[in-house]
Parts: sequence; C-alpha cells; structure tokens
Amino acid sequence: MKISKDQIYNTNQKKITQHHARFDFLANELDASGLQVNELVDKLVAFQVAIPSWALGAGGTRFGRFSYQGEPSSLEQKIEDIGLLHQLTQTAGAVSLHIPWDIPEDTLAIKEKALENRIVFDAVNSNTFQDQKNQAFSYKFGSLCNTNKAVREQAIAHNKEVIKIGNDLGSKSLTVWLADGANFPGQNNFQTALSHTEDSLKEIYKYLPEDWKLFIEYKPYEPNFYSTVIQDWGTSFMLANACGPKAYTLVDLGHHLPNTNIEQIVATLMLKGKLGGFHFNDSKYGDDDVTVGSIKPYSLFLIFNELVYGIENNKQNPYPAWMIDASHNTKDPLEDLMQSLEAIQIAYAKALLVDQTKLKAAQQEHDVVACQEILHAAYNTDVRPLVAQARINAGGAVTPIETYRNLQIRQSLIDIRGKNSVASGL
Ligand code: PSV
Ligand code: MN
Ligand code: MN
Repeated sequence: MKISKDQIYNTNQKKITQHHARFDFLANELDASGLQVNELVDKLVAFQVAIPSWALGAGGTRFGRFSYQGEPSSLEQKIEDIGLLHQLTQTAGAVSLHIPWDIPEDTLAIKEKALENRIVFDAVNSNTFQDQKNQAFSYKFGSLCNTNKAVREQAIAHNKEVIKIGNDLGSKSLTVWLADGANFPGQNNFQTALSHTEDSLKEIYKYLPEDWKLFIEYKPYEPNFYSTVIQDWGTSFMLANACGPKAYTLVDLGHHLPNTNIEQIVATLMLKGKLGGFHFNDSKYGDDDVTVGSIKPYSLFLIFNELVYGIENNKQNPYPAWMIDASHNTKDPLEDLMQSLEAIQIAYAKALLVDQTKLKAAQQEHDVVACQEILHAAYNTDVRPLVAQARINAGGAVTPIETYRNLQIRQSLIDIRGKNSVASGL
C-alpha cells in the first residue's frame, strides 16, 4: 500500500496556516540571532535514519509477545512499511536488515521494491545470538569467542554470508553485535574469549569489500549477566583498531551502565575517527529499547551536541550511519517509529542551534554559567516548526502521526494483511 502525494498535500492544507505562523515566528527569532534558517532546514532534510527490519512488528519481551495487527510478514511488506514511514516523515530513507530474519528470496525483486519506496539498504546485521535451523553447532556458549574452533568458524562463515547478501543488495556495512559472554564467574577465561573474538573479527574483516565498513557493537550485559566479551566502547575501539581502518565502534544508546556519560564517549570516538554507527533508543534502566527521547531528551540533546561538533570538526571521522534500535510491545510500531524519528530530528535541530563560537569563548574564560546558558538557550527553543518545515520541503506531512491516523493506514494494513500477521524479529 502507498499514500499518494495528494493525500499528504490535502491533509497538510488543514494545518498549513497555523504552521506558517509558528515557523515565521521562530525563523525571525533565529534570524535575529544570526542563524541561517534555510541552511538549518536543509540539514534536517538531509538527515536520514535507517529503520531496522525488526522494529516493524510489536517487539517481544522474554515474557510474551503481543502481536500488533496488520504486521508485515515478509521482507517486501517490511520495506513497504518503511516506505510509508518515509512518505510521511521523509526521514526514514533506509532499512537495516537482520540475517537470517530477512533473507531475500529474490534479490532483484527486493531491490526493485526498495527503489519503488525510495529506500536504500543500510548496514546488514549478522545473528550469532540464536541457533538457526539446521545449524551444525550451537551458540549456547558463545559464537566468535567460543572455545571450540568449529563453532567460531561457523560464526565467521555466517558473517561472510551476511556480507555477501548485503553486497548483492547494495549495503556498505556490516554490524556485529555479539551476545557472547558468561553468566557465571569462572565460566570463561576472559583473555581467551577476547583473543578468540579478535581473531574471528579479523577473519571477517579480511572478507569485507573495499568500500565496506565493519561496525562493532558493545553491550555490558544481557543476555549474559556476569560478563560480555565486548562489554564497553573501549573494548570495541581496541578491536576495531586491531582489525584495521575499515572497522569502527558502534554506539547503541541503551548499551551502557546507568549514568554513563555517553556524550563524552561520542566525543572521544569522533576525535579518534572511530565512531562508525549509532543506534538510537531510550531507556530508564538498561537496554530498554523504548521510544527515542521518551525518557531522557536532555541527554539526547547533549549527545547530539557532540555529534554535531564532531561532524563539523572531526573530518577524520566518517559520517556515522544512523539507525533506530527500539522496539517494544505497547504501541503501533509505525506510530512509535514516527515518534522516535521526530525526537531525533528535534534533538538534532536543537544541537544545530548551539552557538559554538560563544561556547568556545565562554569555555576559554571559564565562565561556567555562560556555558550552561548557551546550551540551555538551544535546548529550550521549540524547534518543532523547523522540523515540520523540513518535512514539508521534502514532501512529507506537517503532522505525520495525525496524518497516519486520519488516513487510517493501520486499518488499511489490517484489511490487506489480516489481524494475525506476525513480523519476524526479536
Ligand atoms: C540487542 O541488544 C540488540 O538490540 C543490539 O542492540 C543489536 O543492535 C540488535 O539487538 C539486533 O541484533
Ligand atoms: Mn543495537
Ligand atoms: Mn540492544
């Protein structure tokens, strides 16, 4: 199913006068403080976030899965859903596939479908945290770190296969997230597990096409609760350096112990040119994977402040690959993703407002109060009209969720796919 341009245009008309009034008010204010409003809007238009294929169904918890009706049950349908999101928001122009959940049966047809929906293929994700059908060896005690060479070889071969699938589709990066670790002290020899992981990653790295990147994700716990092999950004950074220049660290916002200063991690990695990918979500306790910006919007802004600074000042760091990694079982997944996309754009827009020259000067003077005021001035600006203007310029909806509801998209999806369709994923 597709939304027509007319449908979006007509719904926008009901909102446009009010939007213009809000936008003009804000644009005048920003203009007066020396900002180039058109440039800000263009930057927002250019900011595209990949949608993971596993976020389109209602996510599971270890206690149960409550399916949302009209879920996509094939890769084609997942791409169609992202197409809908992209039409409404103009911010979701990419998909991140998870293999083997999303193995394309017909690569050409999938590419065609993506093209029709103006979706490109972002990083492909391998999966060695679950045993797959007909697999010779189990990953119960680890994959790339396993004490058994045959298990490691199987996991390396899987990653190579994922690269091949991604390459056929036009992806340019592989994300490796490992569940490898231990539930109990003494279960693993830390040094052996880390050495095996490094050697295995190097094998995968050798197989990367010239223009590809390898993203290494870290996470301190879960599903293993005593230790994980790649527990933190330092371990990931070390492994990326050991692999070579095409390997990078991937920061997932949920993969930190409580109160970790994530913005500082971002700054450090960008200074060293090693921040490759970024997974957005929000959390109260751990890797909660709830809607971006729903719990700690100020932290998200501070992180974006470092990202904006890094993109501007750290040319040694490649432009990061952005992805939403959030999924749960309460809301309509498409509405939830629209909320996440809006939160990302809002945090980005606010970070773009930070007066970096004044901030540098205040830092130089050790004027702590002024430093904080500068950040607050940006954070407390209501930038929603800027974000909406970016969407309008790109052909999207002034108010995506309202438009989605008015056009009764979920009901149409249920009519087409039925009430009991289930998306593959976590
Ligand atoms: C598990 O924590 C996880 O959410 C990781 O963040 C990965 O990116 C994702 O699953 C898919 O493998
Ligand atoms: Mn992640
Ligand atoms: Mn996670």
